[in-house]
Amino acid sequence: MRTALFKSTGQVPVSRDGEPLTDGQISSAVEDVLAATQFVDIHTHLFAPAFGKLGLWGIDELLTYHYLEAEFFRSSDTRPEEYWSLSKREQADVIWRTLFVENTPVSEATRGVVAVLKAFQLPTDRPDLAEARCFFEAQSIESHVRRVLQMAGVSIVVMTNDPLDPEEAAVWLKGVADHRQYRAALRLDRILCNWSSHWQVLAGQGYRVDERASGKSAAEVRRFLVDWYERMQPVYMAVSLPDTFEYPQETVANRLLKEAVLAACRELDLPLSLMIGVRKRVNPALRLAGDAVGRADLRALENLCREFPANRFLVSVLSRENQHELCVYARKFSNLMPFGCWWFMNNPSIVEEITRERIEMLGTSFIPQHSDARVLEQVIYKWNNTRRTLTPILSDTYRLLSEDGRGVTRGDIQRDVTRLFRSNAEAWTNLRAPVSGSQAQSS
Ligand code: HDL
Ligand code: ZN
Repeated sequence: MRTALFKSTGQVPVSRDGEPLTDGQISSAVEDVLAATQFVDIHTHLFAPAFGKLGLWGIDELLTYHYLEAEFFRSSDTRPEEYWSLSKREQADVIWRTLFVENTPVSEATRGVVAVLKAFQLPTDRPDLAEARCFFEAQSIESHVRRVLQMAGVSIVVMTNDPLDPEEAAVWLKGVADHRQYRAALRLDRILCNWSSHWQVLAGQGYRVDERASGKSAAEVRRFLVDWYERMQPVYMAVSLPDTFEYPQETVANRLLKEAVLAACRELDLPLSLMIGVRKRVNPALRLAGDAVGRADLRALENLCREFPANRFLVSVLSRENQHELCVYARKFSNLMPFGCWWFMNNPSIVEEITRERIEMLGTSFIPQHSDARVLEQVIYKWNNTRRTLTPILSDTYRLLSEDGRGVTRGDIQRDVTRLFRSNAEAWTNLRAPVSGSQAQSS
């Protein structure tokens, strides 16, 4: 099958909107529309160029992606502590040799690096990284970002921004120019999942909070969030929650969730993104690669959607077993928007199952995918894999509809793909609002 790579034509082929397509025409029409439509990437760990070193890109960062580090430790005698003592280049070299030379790069994450090299017409089977390094070192980040997002068919990237990360906070406090292709998301993990280690940072900044989040603490956290909203102009707030998350439950975190976060989201008309099911550092020796997954009790989500009908919840779950329940809950609560095939779910075999059941139960009222990219060039393979996986799924869907008696036009397909990969996200966040920062960088 021809990979539905994003084409740089910039325009959707001439549409024969009114004519129902024959079965034979459906698949190529789906492929064309997916290839020509620019997507919104609703969750990434990328940073706009103005954030400097916080933004990861290039071959050494691609190879030291924590997905590949986890796979490396399975195929090498190198112990984690030995690996962590290597330089970034040495780490990339040993991962390349182990996973791409001594073994065949057949996993999703290794194949992704091959796809990125191919997209830049770089050799994919060299014994070392010399040529790839030479290419990436010759790139200037501003034009490279434009080119990469264009190759990935992505118009907007939503970052993950942590106001309690000292390095990132310093960039925001200095003032950072807006970039028309990057928007912020206000990340709350340190507040909601690690209050005991971070309340003093807020106190040190003049917010009247205490360890038990008593008294005015919740109101002061809400003020902190509104202050950072003014700085970041985030399109949503977000938190990653463990598989053990329960609501209601008398905890500091739940009190802050209810009285500070959800209240601020209503005040600022922002959705709250809940990413549920992670089990942090089950193997601490692997650091970021050491997290795992657990099945959550989604009655917590049910209770939140019911108790806070004026809040919008943008939700991704990490356990395959929770995906079907999430679909059913989305049928019960229109303030719940399922999004993406997150992390261990972002593999074609599972993406296919999740996406088919979402279409069957939700039509086009969900957000099929996000990249979760940590390294800029990953959006190229993650989004072209999405196009490749979605083509047969959407084609089958339309063929079934046609068989059951309703013809499908290219216009229908364009409308549906636009809703799935752009307007559902835009309608739920203030992505449509122009950034109101100092100056939107021309880029
Ligand atoms: O919490 C999150 O946003 C997760 O996506 C983690 O960052 C995780 O490490 C990851 O990169 N998953 O793809
Ligand atoms: Zn993420």
